[in-house]
Amino acid sequence: MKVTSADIVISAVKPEQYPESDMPEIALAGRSNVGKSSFINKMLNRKSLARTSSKPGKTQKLNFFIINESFHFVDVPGYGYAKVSKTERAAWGRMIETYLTKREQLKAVVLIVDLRHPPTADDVMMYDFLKHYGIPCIIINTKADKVRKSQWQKHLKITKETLDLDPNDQIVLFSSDTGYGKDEAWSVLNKYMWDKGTDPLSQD
Ligand SMILES: Nc1nc2c(ncn2[C@@H]2O[C@H](COP(=O)(O)OP(=O)(O)OP(=O)(O)O)[C@@H](O)[C@H]2O)c(=O)[nH]1
Ligand SMILES: [Mg+2]
Repeated sequence: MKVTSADIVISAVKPEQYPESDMPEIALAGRSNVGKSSFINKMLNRKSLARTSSKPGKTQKLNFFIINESFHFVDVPGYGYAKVSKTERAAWGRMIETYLTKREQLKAVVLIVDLRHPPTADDVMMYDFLKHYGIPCIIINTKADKVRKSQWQKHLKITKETLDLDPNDQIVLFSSDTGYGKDEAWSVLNKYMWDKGTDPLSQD
């Protein structure tokens, strides 16, 4: 994918603020600090279009980005951040649930999980939520640069087993640090965005 333009459209908290368009949309979900915003930046070749931080809880709203004037990425606040109050967590839950279940042009959710550790209970809950609502899901196993290459397959297998991954769902090894997996990730995303089906054998 040649990225010719990428800009922020809006930071939204409620549906009235979502951009009005029927462009295909891909949302990023995952634990706080797992690397959702970094994934967006790497995919778009932008250093800091999506704001990142070494501290969890950086992304607080639904940040809509428009790419090549033709599709959206939506950066979603992460879950599992301990320092949030119950009230904030409930508001977060409603905001995400509304977005994920009501947004018609949402083509797939990219669920980012850390290759270094088995998926958390929250990761499993998010995956189950997506499956329950029939929302297509792509797993990005990120921070591969932090794991020795000889261990990659072992860790990948743990991710699949812990999530009880549907064999039809795609999983991509990735690193926002090195760009490893970027081409594969684009190829998977493109399949979902442009309604060419989820058959991995279908043509690009
Ligand atoms: N080594 C390495 N570090 C990464 C990678 N991806 C993200 N990071 C680092 O992890 C930290 C968190 O990254 P973010 O992209 O801000 O994470 P996020 O999921 O958007 O976090 P929230 O917005 O808080 O939910 C930053 O310090 C990043 O530099 C990766 O692939 N490899
Ligand atoms: Mg973020």
